[in-house]
Amino acid sequence: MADDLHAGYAALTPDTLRARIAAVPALAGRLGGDPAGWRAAEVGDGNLNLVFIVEGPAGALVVKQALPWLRLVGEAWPLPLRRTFFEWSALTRHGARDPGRVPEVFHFDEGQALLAMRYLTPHRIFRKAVIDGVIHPRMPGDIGRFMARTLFRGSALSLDGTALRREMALFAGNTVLSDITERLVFTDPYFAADGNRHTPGLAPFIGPLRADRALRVAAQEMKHAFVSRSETLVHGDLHSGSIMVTADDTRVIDPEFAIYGPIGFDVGMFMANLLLAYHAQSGHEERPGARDGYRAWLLEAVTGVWAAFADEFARLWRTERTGILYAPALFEAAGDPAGAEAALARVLRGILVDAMGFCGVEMHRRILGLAHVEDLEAIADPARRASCEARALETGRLLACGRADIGPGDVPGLAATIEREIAR
Ligand code: SR1
Ligand code: MG
Repeated sequence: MADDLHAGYAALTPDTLRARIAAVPALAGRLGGDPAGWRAAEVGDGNLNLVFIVEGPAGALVVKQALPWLRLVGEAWPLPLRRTFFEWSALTRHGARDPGRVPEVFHFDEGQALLAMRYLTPHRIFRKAVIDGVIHPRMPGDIGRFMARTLFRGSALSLDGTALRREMALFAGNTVLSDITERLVFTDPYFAADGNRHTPGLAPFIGPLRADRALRVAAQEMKHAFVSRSETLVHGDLHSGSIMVTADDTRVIDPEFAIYGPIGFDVGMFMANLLLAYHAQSGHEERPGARDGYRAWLLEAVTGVWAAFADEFARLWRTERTGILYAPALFEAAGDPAGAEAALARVLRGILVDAMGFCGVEMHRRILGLAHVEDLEAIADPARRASCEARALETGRLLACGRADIGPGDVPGLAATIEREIAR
């Protein structure tokens, strides 16, 4: 059981949820009518929490509540309820740093570990759209800019030293969820850890992967970066299931793993999920080649995310560099604007190299570790799934080990690198 369990905490059911909402006039007013008539259903399919949709005559709400344990495993794996505080803290910062890109939070109840938010409709989880082969042309630009704005504005490029250290101290409290990332992403995939699982036909590929010393070193270099480089507030779990889409809108949800970490972390984790989807496509197509167009779009999306990220990051560098790093007094104001541009290019290249490393290990852990992705899990035929996964494992290895050899940080360099690695 979580050791921060509030005395009055009670995990909600659709029935008890009605009374909980009725006691908060601001929420009850959004639903309207008699609470007895509200329709409530638990719809969560994630690894950690309860998620309810509640509908009344005047509107609807999403209510997310943390359980004092990991939903995926059960009471044997306790988790702190305080993760909802970190999620709320990150959501409010994301909302301020990239307005309109996260759901509006109407109510936060710390004791109940509960967040009531705008019900996003007709949005759907991006991962489901990808499994169905639906193109969302806005997504790469929206997510690239979201990452640039949140990651730049949470960093020492934007914040003064006092604000930065206060922010770092606040999110440093998210220890248990950071520990999950540290173990599940960077260490467990590379040995026979408890909880790991994999598709049976994959066994011949796993031995050589775990025996690859360069890969184990690369994974630990990425872990070293994650635990020691507190550069900015990262979302911490930015995968295809943390994004909701329509044809016209993109929203980012679920930042409960938020922590101060490397700028490239979110970028690489999200790219990994696009590349996992890329490799999963042959498991979803009705005949060979039927998903070629979609596969190509997923690759374009990887480079599109990076292009939008790099463009927006550069714009913020030129217009909002108000923090303690790369002070304009040393560059533009000293008559050396070219120096600021040269430094920007070096910073972007470093982010891209990091991102490729994080991308590689995320691809591995979603195939070898505890928490997999539906893109691959939904492939019913184990032999077909293993074939997709084997190719994804190899791409991850090449990106993690070869991250320093990628192009100079430009988009053609990135596209060429990824295409070359996938084609090997
Ligand atoms: C033990 S929790 C497993 C995974 O689910 C979350 O969504 C995170 O990705 C975490 O690593
Ligand atoms: Mg989540």
